[in-house]
Amino acid sequence: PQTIYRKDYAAPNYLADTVEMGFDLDPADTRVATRLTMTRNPAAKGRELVLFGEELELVALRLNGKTLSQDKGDFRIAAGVLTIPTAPASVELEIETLIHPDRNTSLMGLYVSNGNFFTQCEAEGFRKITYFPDRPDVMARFTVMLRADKARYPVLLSNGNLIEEGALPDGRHYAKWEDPFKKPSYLFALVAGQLVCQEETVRLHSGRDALLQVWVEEGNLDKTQHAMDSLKNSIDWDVERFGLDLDLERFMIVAVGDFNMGAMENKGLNIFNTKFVLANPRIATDVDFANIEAVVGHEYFHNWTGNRVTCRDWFQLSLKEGLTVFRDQEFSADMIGSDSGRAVKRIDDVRVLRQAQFPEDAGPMAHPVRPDSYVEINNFYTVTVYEKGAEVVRMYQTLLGREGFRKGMDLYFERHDGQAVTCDDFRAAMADANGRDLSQFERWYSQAGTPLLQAAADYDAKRKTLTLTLEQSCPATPGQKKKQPFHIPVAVGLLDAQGRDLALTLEGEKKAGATTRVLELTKAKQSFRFINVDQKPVPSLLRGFSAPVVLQFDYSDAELAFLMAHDSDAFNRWEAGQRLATRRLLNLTVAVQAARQSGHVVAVDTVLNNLQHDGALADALRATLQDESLDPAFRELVLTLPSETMIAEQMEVIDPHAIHVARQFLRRSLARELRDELLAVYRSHQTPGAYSPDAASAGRRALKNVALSYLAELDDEEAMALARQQDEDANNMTDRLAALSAILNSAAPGKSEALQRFYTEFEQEALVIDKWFTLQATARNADVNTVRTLTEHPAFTLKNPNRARSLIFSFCNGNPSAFHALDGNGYAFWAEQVIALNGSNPQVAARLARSLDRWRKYTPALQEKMRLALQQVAGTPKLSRDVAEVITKALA
Ligand code: BAL
Ligand code: ZN
Repeated sequence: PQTIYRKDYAAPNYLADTVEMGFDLDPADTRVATRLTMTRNPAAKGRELVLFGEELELVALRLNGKTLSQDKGDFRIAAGVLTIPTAPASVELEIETLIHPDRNTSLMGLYVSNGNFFTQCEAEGFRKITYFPDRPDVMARFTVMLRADKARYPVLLSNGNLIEEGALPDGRHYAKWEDPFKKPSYLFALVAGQLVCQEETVRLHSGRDALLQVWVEEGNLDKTQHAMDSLKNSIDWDVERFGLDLDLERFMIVAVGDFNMGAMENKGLNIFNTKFVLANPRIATDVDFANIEAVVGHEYFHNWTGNRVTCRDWFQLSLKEGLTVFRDQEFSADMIGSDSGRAVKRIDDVRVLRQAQFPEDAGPMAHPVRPDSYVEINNFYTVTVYEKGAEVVRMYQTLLGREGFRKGMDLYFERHDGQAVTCDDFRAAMADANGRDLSQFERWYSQAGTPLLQAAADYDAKRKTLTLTLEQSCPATPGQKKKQPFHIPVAVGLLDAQGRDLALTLEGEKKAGATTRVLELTKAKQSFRFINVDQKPVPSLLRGFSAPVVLQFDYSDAELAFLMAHDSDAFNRWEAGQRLATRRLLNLTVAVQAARQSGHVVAVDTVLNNLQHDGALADALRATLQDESLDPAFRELVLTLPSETMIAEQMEVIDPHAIHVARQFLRRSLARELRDELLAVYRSHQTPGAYSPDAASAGRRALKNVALSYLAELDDEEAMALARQQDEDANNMTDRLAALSAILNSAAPGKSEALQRFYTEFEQEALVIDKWFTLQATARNADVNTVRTLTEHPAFTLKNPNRARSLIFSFCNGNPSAFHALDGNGYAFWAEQVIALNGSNPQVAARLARSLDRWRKYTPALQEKMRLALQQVAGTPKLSRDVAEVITKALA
């Protein structure tokens, strides 16, 4: 397959003006008639008129009224590109295509889900509907006529405003939609079928009214209120924080059960995975409620950052995604409101970054936030483009301040509203609005890899100075051996012996400034001297995780415990605890390996029990558990040990089984040591009364349930009785799932009965059955056979992406010790599933293919088995471009 390079970008030869489309909707054969007006682009070098199309039957092609013939050489079609070699400066193109939505299992373009029609066009799905200049820098005004059988498809939706509807002969009807805004084809959408909606008219900041609708299948109207509330909050927030109002008369959200992504920001007609719309206490957890708020916000915020200002080309994807993730993160934080809530949200976001993006940045698919090349753009909807991209945007705010950032945003819209632009344009707006030189900052876009930041502190008691030396480096990544220094904002505080923040004065300054200072590291190595430091302080570095880097500083255990207890920066309080726990876990892992190697018959547990006991962690966790002044949500985060994946990333050679044994051992010994405190916290953090997903209540449940999960490690009757009681009494999915998980992961009897009861109760709720599969795939006693058996379950299907993710992905990515079984059966299973998905849904297949990204980091025995599985996939006939790219890069 061909590699596409950013350096080869060329402006389009023709620019579009208007698009009129007519759809005769039928699942087997849908006719699409398109009339497109275009004019030659004076800025372009080429003259050919280029359209893209995939899996289309071309019925007719007319240019300015004249039918074009391929046989006569009027146009040619090769490798998904239709080229008209000579065309006048101004053209009206009429294109008729025939497509087959019911055979479309890729879920890109127009497809059928549960009998209804949906589209997904980003990035390049529109070309599966008609031949078109399907690239984001070609924007046009769309008018869309939908025609379909009225009884079967009573609801007909597209972008913009409904301008006409009516009856047609033979029981058919039509609806005509007009989008007043120019848009690229990737933002096109249509929906048709049997759907119902919750709707509300709201008064916008501008004084205009807008109709808001949430469309779902019949029977789901009791699950739309939270999405509607989230949409209204999003509208208000964007006005308040960024002065951006809704520009449409109508804004629709539609939920669909078969969807590759989370949701899609089509202009005025957002299409959502049901997972990010449907919620009520019975079926959705606190995390689901929070995710729905975030995704509804995310898609809504795209209306400005993505739709009004879009990307010039797909290499610029982070221009809209990084920025919009940053915006949704800030929205969620502001919705919680409190400082501690903001910190909890920040910790959650950083956990995702470290768990998923850091490994990506260190693996074979590592790429810059703005990639230089791709084979299949769908493979670049990554945590790097999204989450690291959001960190890059956050760093502007850290460097420029909130006001400066807002000035940059204002200038960005002033300059670029209605345009398709680049990441450089965004950076220029930030720089120009603030009179700053941000040229070095460009490296965050162009260099892949997670920078390493090494810090050292030197206290001079005589001079009362503290010199902080910061040194940065960045590991090599594919295609990028040497890296230049980044522009890194390092937020720093210093704590005195009582744990109070010092007012900081840098050398050369006349008076003391704030207690947190943002140092700007721009060189490979730089020193910063603080003066008037009366006693040796403990540094609190990279506060709030001010840059997406790995920070190394030689803290003692005592200093970490001290920071855990006193740091005014909540992120770093949590971070200190994680460092302490990671240290302990790595030591235990090494001990497990040593015990195994010694070949002694003694159980590994005995060896670990005999290890010198390290009380610092348990003491610190006890203090946290008992500190009622701390937000329960924060305490839950502190109590949660770094995941097995996080520990794995810290090791030179990953030994998943040793990590698993070590982490389980630590959880059990902490549970033993903290049993009384855990029980007390469990009892005192019940949330009686009606369920509410607000952050405070969710935090109490989270803390209570993490206590339960520790207690369940003990397998004692009292703990299991609590779990069973909770399983019986729970009035919400959060508590229900936590109880079931505790039962499932304990040694207690009654697992299959509990699972069966749950299944029977929620059989009709697809999203809950997804949870039921996930619970089993990630259970401690699960192995590949468990999962294989579950693939035979009548409720399992690989065709539905949510279901595939709930079982297969959860096992391959979320149960490392079982997936990496020594016999290699996990990998064989993975290969089978990738190959099966490759045939039906390449995009989802390629996601699963990435589960072996880090194969070179494992023990030689596992590596060899992984290599064989990768080669098996590589040798599969008809491998999609999506999967081929991932596998080729993994094996390179
Ligand atoms: N644009 C694809 C889905 C999203 O990021 O909102
Ligand atoms: Zn997005």
